[in-house]
Amino acid sequence: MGWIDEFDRRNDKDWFSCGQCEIPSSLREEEYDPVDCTAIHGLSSSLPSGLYRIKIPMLGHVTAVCEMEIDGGGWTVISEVDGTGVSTVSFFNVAWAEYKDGFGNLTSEFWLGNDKLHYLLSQGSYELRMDMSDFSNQIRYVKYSSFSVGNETFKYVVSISGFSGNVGDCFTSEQAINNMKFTTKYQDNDVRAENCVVLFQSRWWHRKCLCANPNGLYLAGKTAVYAKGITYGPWLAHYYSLKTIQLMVMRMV
Ligand SMILES: [Ca+2]
Repeated sequence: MGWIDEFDRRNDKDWFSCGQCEIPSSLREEEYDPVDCTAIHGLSSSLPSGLYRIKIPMLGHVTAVCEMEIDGGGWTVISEVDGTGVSTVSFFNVAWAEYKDGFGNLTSEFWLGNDKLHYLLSQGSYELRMDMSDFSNQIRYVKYSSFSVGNETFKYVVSISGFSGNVGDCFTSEQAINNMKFTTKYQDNDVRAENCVVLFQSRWWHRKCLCANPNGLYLAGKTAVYAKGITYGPWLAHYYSLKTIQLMVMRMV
């Protein structure tokens, strides 16, 4: 059982972190089960970002981080690195089983989990957005109009297309990850002879190997280490490890 499941259990009776805001009556009714943050945002566009309970196929109730401000709001956050959990959350020395179940702390840094991601995305047509910042607090984002992830039998194969954003594309151009399976240290599913995870320390959908390293080491800015940090090639290249990175999904249909 991952940390996120533990978090769910502890917060089962108090899952709605609304603070002082007005809770829509439909969300107070226990029988109502929003399928994602897009559904919650649809109830009231004034709901704040925070933790909400959603219900996804096969897995049941899951606590989700909802981003309700960026790009219109209604985003379900699937991964967050902001530097606050560096001492306790490791994205790199983590095995297939942890990536499957999810790990980390929803209020600081986490990976939602590949099973949750698969079943969440199976509910409709989703887009993906990735936001990044550096230590000068510059920000960039990329967005993909279509994003889905297969189940564990298919090694969480990713389908991604439809790039837009204010920095160059990594995931559908150079080293395109479309149709790639998830790779960890002992599950080498990339198409390079070596394992990209061993070479670049990042459990991810690798081709051979990378243009971006969202799950890389937290090396905090300029580094002499090539492409092992949280790098994004088309922006600050591979000797700069970003300050924050966040991936989130929104249901379109
Ligand atoms: Ca390989």
